Amino acid sequence: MKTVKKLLLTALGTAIVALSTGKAEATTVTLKAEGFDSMLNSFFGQNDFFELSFVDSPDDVFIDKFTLDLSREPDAFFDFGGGFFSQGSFGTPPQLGSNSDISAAEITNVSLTNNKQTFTVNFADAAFGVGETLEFGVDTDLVGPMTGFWGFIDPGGAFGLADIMFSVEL
Ligand SMILES: [Ca+2]
Ligand SMILES: [Ca+2]
Ligand SMILES: [Ca+2]
Repeated sequence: MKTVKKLLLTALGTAIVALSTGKAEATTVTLKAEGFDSMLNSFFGQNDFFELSFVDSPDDVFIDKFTLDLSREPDAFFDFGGGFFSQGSFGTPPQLGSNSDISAAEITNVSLTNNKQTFTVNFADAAFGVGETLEFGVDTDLVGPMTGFWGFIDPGGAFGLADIMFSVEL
């Protein structure tokens, strides 16, 4: 089961959306992007810029796979690392937040494809259930209207402005 939904802007600095899936119209998954920039958030050891929450489902199902896709924005990309003071600077690789319900051992694969625009996380069987949240940081650059030097800062709200997509497979 796969559903794709736009990440909508609901408040300054925060993008959050509820995603409802097929069989389970009552299945709700949310993704929140909140903060000044995921890189800065990770720099301070928080790694909670992104929060993927499995809120509710009538069925005993689990999230098998999560994808965050920046391709609606031609210049945006995930920055796992890079040099200083350039676009692509101050990169941070994917890192788990300390309050994540999902452990590193429950993540079976992380990949970056499509010109660094598609970030995919796969989970172990029955690892990501209702009531659990994956909290993580991974740097992005040039999401939203900022260009040039300041394009390395992507506030949470930029993900809503840019119509960034996310999807899950149950
Ligand atoms: Ca960067
Ligand atoms: Ca942009
Ligand atoms: Ca950034």
